[in-house]
Amino acid sequence: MAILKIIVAPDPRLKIKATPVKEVDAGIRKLMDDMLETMYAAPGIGLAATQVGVDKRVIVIDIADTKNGEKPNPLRLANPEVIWASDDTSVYEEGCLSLPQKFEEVTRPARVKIRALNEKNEQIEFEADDLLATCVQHEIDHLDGVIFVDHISRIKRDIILRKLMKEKKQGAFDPKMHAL
Ligand code: K1U
Ligand code: ZN
Repeated sequence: MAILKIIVAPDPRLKIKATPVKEVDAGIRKLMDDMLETMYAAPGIGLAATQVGVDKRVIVIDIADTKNGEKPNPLRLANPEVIWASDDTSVYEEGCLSLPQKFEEVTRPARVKIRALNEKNEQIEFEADDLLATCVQHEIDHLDGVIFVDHISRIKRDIILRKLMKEKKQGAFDPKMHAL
């Protein structure tokens, strides 16, 4: 397995709409495992292939609270899509590994139904609520070239992206972890 470098915003590579996977084969499974290793090392609860510069519709998620005794529960998904979203919404203060140390409240559908391919190339469908619903929508957004600050006001977005540009120039990010 390998730890991949995470792209920091603003960066045109985070705006690409990713290409669907034809089949989940050994190469895609290796990508999923490398992404999980990268996500756990960061640490984070999700990661999209777009964030590591790979143009494929692949995400990984693990929202298990391992610090409080929960067992790891990694999700490996290719071509994830929202096939139903609730009318009711929830607000969560989101973070992003591509926007280090930046947090803002984002409103999204509270519950979603997802269709995807799993690591065995089987089509699966599941319903998500709470943090899983937030996280899976955040990761699918990445595959469409959308980051969480695209959901907030332009003023707040510009402030965050300008701060990140300044921090990149000042060398605030570890080049071992980040693709700058
Ligand atoms: O996509 C990403 O950049 C990962 C992101 C996922 C996410 C977090 C919060 C709401 C929606 C989506 C993160 O994992 S940011 C880091 C984080 O939330 C976290 C890190 C360590 C422990 C618990 C959470
Ligand atoms: Zn993110």
